Amino acid sequence: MQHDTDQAPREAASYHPAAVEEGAQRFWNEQRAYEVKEDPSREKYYCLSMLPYPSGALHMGHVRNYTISDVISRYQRMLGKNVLQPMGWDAFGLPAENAAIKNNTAPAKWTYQNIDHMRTQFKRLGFAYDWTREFATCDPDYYRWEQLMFTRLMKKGLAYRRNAVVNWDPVDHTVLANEQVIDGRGWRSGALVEKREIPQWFLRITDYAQQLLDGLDTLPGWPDAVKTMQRNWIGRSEGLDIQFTVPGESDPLTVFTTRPDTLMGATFVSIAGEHPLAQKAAQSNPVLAAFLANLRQGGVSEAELETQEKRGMDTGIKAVHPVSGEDIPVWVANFVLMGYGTGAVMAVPGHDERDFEFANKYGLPIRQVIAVEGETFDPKQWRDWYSDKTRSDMRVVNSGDLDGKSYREAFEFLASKLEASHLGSRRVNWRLRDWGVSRQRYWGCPIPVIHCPSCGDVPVPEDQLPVVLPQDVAFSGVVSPIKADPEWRKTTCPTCGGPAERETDTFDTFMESSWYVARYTSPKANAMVDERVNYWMPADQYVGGIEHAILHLLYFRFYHRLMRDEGMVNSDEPVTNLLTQGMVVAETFYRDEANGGKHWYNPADVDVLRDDRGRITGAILREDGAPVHIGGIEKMSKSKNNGVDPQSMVGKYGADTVRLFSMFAAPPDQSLEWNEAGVEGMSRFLRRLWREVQAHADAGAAPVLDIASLDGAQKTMRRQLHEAIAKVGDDVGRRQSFNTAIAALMELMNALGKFDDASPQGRAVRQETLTAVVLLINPFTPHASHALWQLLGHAETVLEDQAWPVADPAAMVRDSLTLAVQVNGKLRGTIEVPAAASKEDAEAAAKADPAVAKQLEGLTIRKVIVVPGKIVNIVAG
Ligand code: ANZ
Ligand code: ZN
Repeated sequence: MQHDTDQAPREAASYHPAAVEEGAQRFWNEQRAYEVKEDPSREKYYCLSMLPYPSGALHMGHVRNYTISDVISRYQRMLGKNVLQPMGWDAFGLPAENAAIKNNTAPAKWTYQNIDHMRTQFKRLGFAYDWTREFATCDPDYYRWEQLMFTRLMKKGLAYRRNAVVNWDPVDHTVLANEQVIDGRGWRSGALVEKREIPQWFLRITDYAQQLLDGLDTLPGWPDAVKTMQRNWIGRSEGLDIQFTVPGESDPLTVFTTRPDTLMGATFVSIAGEHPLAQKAAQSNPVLAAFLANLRQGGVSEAELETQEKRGMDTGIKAVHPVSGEDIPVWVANFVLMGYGTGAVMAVPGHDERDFEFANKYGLPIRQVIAVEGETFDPKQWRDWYSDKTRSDMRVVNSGDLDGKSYREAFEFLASKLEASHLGSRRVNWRLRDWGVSRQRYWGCPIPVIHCPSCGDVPVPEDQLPVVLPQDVAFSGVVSPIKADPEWRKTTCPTCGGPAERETDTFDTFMESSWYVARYTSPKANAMVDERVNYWMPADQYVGGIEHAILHLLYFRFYHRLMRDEGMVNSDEPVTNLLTQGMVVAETFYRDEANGGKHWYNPADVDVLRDDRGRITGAILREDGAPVHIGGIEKMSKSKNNGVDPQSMVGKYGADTVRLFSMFAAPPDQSLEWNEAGVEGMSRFLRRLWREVQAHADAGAAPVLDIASLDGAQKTMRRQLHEAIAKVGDDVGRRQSFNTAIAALMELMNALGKFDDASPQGRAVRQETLTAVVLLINPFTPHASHALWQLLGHAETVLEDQAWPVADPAAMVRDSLTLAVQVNGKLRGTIEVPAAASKEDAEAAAKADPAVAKQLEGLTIRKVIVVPGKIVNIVAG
């Protein structure tokens, strides 16, 4: 039977994302396309995304994060590199436990079900992961190594136990995580939460403070904002410890100050409520004792300390100023922390804002000891210059020997003087605190310690690891099932063999996320990592949320150094380049409710109305056709019901469209506003690309390109192609500006749409262009590219093994240039001149241009300035 292709239904010609995506994914699976091995002969590239918490289903934030890394990974492999892109699950943590308590399911079961569902969703999106390296951090084969590491750190003194404050729920008789305390009350019992001190485990990150600070200078590929946040968190301060003698006390009262230049302005000393001197004074002073008890109860965070009302009380104690010999009072102040410096401060109300407020409140003397030109000091009115040590015109005044000195000069002078008389010493202080890793919750890695009544805290010996967390548990109330189970706790001491108890605290989940980057490199290793780690590490690119800028990224850098110092890795930093992606935001819609609350409607259920200029005029609920209010663009969240479900979007448009939109709608580090009109635009673009390729393929194989024979329009098309290749390569590679790369591909397709040339060489140019577009867009839309590649007549293959297109400089040479022509400063026309045209030729062409000639009628040309390649400027009158 004769088959007339032109009249046959053109089903095959249109784009069916679901089938295309399934076909590509099947091929990748069969080929094991993204499984990788170490290959020292090739340059490696390790691209890592922050591992997801298996909360139940992917949200758009995940889609964005993981699409960015997938685009980078596929691009890097097209450059010829050996690319590792792994995926796993940050599987321990509170939500699983809370869900278990509510729904009576074991956290393990809940977690593994979620993982299965989310893995399916990941696969549907077509991410090029090496799934053979997958793990969940709640798997004993994973956490056993961090238990082993912890026992080694204990032996080195880098892990230790001391008392620290926790949230205690007096009704449920358990410790609560901060997230389980809502408005000061237990999330289940509603009881007022108390602060309690209990023994907890810490890692000595403070020993690494200087290294963690210095290391930031070796990371040019990290955003400055993240490095600044880390520097501030580490908080290195250079200062002096200065001793004030207290008559009748054998020990001096030592204060830590970063401003010794203000020493002569110290009019009192402030100490923390927990300071031994305050405690001692309280023994004979019931009013002070009551004040201290009250201070303690407050239990506020450091951030709250900055803003809360300043309160204090005179202890009655006097301290002797080390230079003036004057007696000054010692006060307890609520803003002095026992855990920082020495827990005592020389108060300089003239130049420290907190002291200023305090002194004004309690009528304590204020003395000016710093001056700057042209400013007067008013002890009733705080001004920022009072505390500014960075101004070059600040000088010490009213301070004897120190007068006229700058901050630095005064610092050095006093440091030497006080050191010589043993009244002070230089000291570096850190804001960073040791990392508290104990959690009193169940769903975490058991801390591998045995408490023996005679031997103390004994690390679990290596051959008894892992200490496995029982998974088949039932909660009775909220208490951790391992704390509630005497059988689980009961054990024998590995040292003396006597009866002993297991530690029932579990690790902070930041522990697992501190070393997973290394574990991916050494799947199934019978150790934390093996030698493979040094082929892959440090990772070349890390992609994740800015919310992890401080804690996770600091712990992660710290833990990498712990592993280095155990001889496991040979690098100092885990990751060389960091990209922190922006949030995914969307419009919110609501109706007011009778009770004064708001009911929020999902954007998927609302139609937005626009005027003919595209401006939003209102919105209606599809279900009833009645209006809803527009509540403004916000981060996608459950509370505002403005989350868009990735799965439904993938079902409707296909994975490639969702991927393309999430990369096109915004630069990666900025907020991305989800709007379905934009998604439809991406879908149209892909359909159009598909149609172009299909139509081109339908016309049969294109002839071989013969560059020498191309005409002007063909050369122009080729020039646009190669300019696009250059731009897209630079945007995706160096600039990580994915949205502009996609825009350049769209422009190129527009140009190709206008390139109406069915001649043999016209078709050859079209073939070259479409082939390049399919490759350039492959990182974003790998499934469509996989199919289009074959439509263009190539064999089915893993497209990342094709070389990334390289721009041909010869194709980018312009034969002619467009120049603007101005007459007396006004643009009057544009002219095309050959690229090799002289200034005289350009001038002649400008004068000959009809529009310009008309302007020049009746005028005398006074002067002509030609800026080659840009403009011809004619002055006439
Ligand atoms: C006198 C002084 C005068 C100070 C002045 C500041 C300005 P950073 O830079 O964060 O290290 N301080 C010391 N220990 C403290 C504690 N335990 N609780 C609260 N404040 C404490 O801050 C160091 C400064 O913070 C120190 O320098 C001290 O006040 C205060 F014009 O000493 B300063
Ligand atoms: Zn023992």
